[in-house]
Amino acid sequence: MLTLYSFGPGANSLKPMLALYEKGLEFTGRFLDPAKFEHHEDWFKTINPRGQVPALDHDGKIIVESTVICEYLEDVFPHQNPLRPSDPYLVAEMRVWTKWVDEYFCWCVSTIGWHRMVGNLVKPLSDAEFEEMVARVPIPEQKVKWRRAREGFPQDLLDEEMRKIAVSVRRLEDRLANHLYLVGDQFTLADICNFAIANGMQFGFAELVNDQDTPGIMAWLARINARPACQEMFAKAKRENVGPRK
Ligand SMILES: N[C@@H](CCC(=O)N[C@@H](CS)C(=O)NCC(=O)O)C(=O)O
Repeated sequence: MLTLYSFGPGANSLKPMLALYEKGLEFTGRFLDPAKFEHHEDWFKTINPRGQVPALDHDGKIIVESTVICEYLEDVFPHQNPLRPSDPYLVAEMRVWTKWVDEYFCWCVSTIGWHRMVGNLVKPLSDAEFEEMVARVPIPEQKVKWRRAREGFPQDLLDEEMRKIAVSVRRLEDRLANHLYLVGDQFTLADICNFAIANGMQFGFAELVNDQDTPGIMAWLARINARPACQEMFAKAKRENVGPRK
């Protein structure tokens, strides 16, 4: 049995979720509500001590780290719509792309997302409520991020993250301007993991991702959004209830 703990089909949570849909695997989706800081509750920290989503429960075995979960699904269910190339050289290329998402692309986009949206979750809290919340956050660096979301991120950090986002967009466009997918001619985990972060940038970062400047990225986003598995994922997620653990 497979259970995916997530915030729904966006960012890191989207990676294993789309892999599950692409592979046609039956799973239970357990949505945590970030606005209620459910991921910092003790019951969830027994599942992922880092207090972060996504996490996968496979027959009682817990797997964390979004890209690792995707690779795990590929190892355990290799025959259902393979999302990893068979050529080891292309696998190496795929992993360069997924490593780059995890180490670079995801972080700059995430900081701007926290600056624009996450702050709204914590600004209404009293100082005491906020401190209580931060005390439950297990990762020291995330405590810093929650404080910055409340107090405001330093402008030089925001500028630097925007610079990195522009570099990331250019890197994706350089590849996608004349290729359908990131690796070889096959849809792989490289596409899923980058799509998880890039989808939505055509709205939130429209000055960088648009038909004129990045036609390759725009076509790739549309191509992935049109995939039946992706459409099913977004349609089902809309019907799911976000709420406390049942
Ligand atoms: N490296 C981890 C990062 C997970 C992560 O940053 N999760 C975010 C949601 S996309 C989260 O749980 N944020 C809430 C928090 O850190 O308090 C992965 O790829 O799974």
